[in-house]
Amino acid sequence: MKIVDVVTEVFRYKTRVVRDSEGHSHPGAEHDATQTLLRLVTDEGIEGYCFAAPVEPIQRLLKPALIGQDPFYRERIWQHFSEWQRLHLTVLSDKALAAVDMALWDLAGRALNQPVHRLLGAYRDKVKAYASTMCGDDLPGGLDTPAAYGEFAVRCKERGYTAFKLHTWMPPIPGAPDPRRDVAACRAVREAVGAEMPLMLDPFHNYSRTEARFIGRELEKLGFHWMEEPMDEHSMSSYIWLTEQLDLTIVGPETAEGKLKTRAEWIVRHASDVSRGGVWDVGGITPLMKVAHLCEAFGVAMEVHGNGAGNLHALCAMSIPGEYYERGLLHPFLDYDAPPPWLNEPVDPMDAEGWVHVSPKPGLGYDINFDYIRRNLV
Ligand code: LLH
Ligand code: MG
Repeated sequence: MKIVDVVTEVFRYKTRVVRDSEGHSHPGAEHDATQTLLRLVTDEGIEGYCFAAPVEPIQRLLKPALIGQDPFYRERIWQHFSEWQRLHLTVLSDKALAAVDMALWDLAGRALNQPVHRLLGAYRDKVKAYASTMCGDDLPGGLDTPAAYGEFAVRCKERGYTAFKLHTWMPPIPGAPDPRRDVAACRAVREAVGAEMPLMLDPFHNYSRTEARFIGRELEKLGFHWMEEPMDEHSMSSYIWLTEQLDLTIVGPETAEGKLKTRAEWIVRHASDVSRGGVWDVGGITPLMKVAHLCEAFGVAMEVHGNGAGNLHALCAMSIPGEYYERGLLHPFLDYDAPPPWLNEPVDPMDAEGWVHVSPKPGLGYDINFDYIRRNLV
């Protein structure tokens, strides 16, 4: 089998999610946005798909290198592209690698009539989710006060979530960042949901060491399950310092570049208690499984960052690493359970007990509404 074309289809859809100047998402007025479907086309008529693919690096750099390749040589393709990044990281991002790698896994699954988690070596078919909120805002009735987080956590618990993670206020929201306000929101959530529910915090990502330690000590009193990324992850020394001082579980790195090699350094330097990575952070399913196995070798747990089919299939092929699927980002004004218009069903349906079920369909399990995409092509 050979790849004969690499197509990126950009299409329009309506959304009520807006991004602030720092890139955090919030609810807003309905407007047009674009989404991208990456299609890897083979000479045998089988295709592999991935959404949210960055068009420019794929068309300009990766397409010429993919044409003529056997799509089952995922490891060779990934290693080649990863080496290419050395002098080209600004134009060839881990997101571009991730999109191609996921489309290759999807293609293999469709060719072999198996879902990706079974190709990887399945461990389970469902994972517990935690509700992961959007960052705090100043929208009345939204996530604008500590009490609002408490009320939303109760709603999520009633929906079936068995764990809840706050993303609190970050610039440019007025008054942010504020460690005391973050702790107040965590306290309001603990009081609202009771003592048993596992709770996590992902606050402003550039607190100082002492601010992060203050928050961590307060979370210990509130019985929190973990805290992630309270400081710039490029400062591994700060995370070693913080992890030494707290009993609270520190999870990371999430956004630091360097894929599995950064995760390995954090493990041997004791910079966190639990490692972290998602398909979009480390460059696909292929490297994410390497991170999972690295963690397994050290007896370190690993939490998967972000939602989506790729992360869910990887989670269903990991054993001890990966306690939860991150379902979100959620907000009281938005309905996460409704599938986006380009899919006929959600990739991560959650039942009333809080289990997210992986699709048994071939590949990544996307049930794509191709008519919708065709009608809305840009
Ligand atoms: O800063 C944000 O908007 C969130 O932290 C976001 O990056 C989210 O993906 C995250 O960190 N989840 O754990
Ligand atoms: Mg995070």
